[in-house]
Amino acid sequence: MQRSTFLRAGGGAMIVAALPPLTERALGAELVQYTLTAAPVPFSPVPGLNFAGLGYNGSIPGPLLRVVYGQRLRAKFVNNTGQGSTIHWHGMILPNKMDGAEGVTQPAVPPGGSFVYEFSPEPPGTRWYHDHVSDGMLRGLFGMIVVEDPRDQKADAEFALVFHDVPKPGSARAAMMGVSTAPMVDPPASPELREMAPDDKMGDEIAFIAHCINGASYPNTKRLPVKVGQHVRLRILNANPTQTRYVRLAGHRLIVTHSDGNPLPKPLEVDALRVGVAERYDAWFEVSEPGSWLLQGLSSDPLGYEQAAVVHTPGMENASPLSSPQSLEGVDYFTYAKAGGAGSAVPAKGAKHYDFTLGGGQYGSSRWTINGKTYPNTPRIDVRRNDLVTVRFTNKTDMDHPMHLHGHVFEVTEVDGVALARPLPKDTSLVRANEGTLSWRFRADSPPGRWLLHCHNAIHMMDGMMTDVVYTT
Ligand SMILES: [Cu+2]
Repeated sequence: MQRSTFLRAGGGAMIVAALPPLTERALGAELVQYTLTAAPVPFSPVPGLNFAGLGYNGSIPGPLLRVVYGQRLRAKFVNNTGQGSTIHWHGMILPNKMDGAEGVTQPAVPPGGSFVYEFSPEPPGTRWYHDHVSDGMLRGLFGMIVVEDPRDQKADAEFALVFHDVPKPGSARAAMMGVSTAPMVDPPASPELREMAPDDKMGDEIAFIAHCINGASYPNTKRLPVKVGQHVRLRILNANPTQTRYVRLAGHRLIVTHSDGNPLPKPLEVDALRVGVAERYDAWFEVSEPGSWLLQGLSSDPLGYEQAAVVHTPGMENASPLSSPQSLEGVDYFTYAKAGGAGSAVPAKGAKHYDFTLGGGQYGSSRWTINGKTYPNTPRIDVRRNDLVTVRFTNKTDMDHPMHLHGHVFEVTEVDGVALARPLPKDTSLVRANEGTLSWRFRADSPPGRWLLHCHNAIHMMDGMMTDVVYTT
């Protein structure tokens, strides 16, 4: 894997702060066992806010799970939520019956029931797990799982950060009906706001009443201690159900090395990350001087300041941290085009090709469509083992769509008509609004079965923007 000079300069002992090191015994074990018990969790990230959440093992987000690539995972899921639930292992290639897609790979685990998920987690990288039945994910049933890659450059410090938000009760239901009154709160100068016509009436936004990192809101978020000279790795997940997040660390550039846990063909240095719903990015920075800096999720929401955490060197715990404006004006943020570079299209000889037009989402409508249809009437992708498949999305709506494929890593080969010189390995990719296009290429070499392909915006998914890839032989 290619690394920049900056990263090669790193190394030294791994000082893990937010990520507790596995014990020697666990590292030596072939099997890692966890129990995940989902149950109601009263969640109060800010004083006076009492959200009736659901969480794994009593917390939102659920516990950070860690395995070393090559170890087997056995996760016993106990469902005490009072409603049906499953666990989907997002970004994993695993036996189909372990995928946790309710109604497709297994029935919902009933209230009081349990289910054992067991598989060898792959590929290595920053992945996550979440409910795949109803509103469980909206209420807090999600967490990060890191499959450590022994080939990775060792970080001096490493932080696993789940960016998540608390929905206003009832607002998801209004959004599903297309009659939500919640405004868009993307940061000023963001493409999301620029893509909206001034007279556009949005009906599909969820309103959020608190913004969090790892279960807390600023100033109560956990501090992230670093030391001068360290090379620090951030693993960042956007667990928001509907909104893209821009993430910035004041006073620093970030070197992005992995998208959705997969090594980028070439690391990219940026001011800020652009993290679509369900996407993950691994980004590194170097601590070159003593200080205190805010790591922020940017937003035009008046409560947006809550999604921040202080990164500081020793003795700077109580210094006023350097912060970034909430605007994207003049900010060099991550895009697929920058990471992949412009190239010429490589013909995918013998590929089965699909054109998917993303549509729907009229005000007052509860239909989000693929080729004019809602799931399960959408066109499905039938594959035989080892088929090469290409999919081209064209987005006719005025919202971006984070399209996700279960059980595979695809390559993004084209964005808005420009072929990428270095295709990006991902499991979720944003298709730009208003005639944006994006192409995937993947090999049907995962375990046989039915693998969902859907928009990861929870509202769009529940309103029908979904299909599946079916192995016929
Ligand atoms: Cu969507």
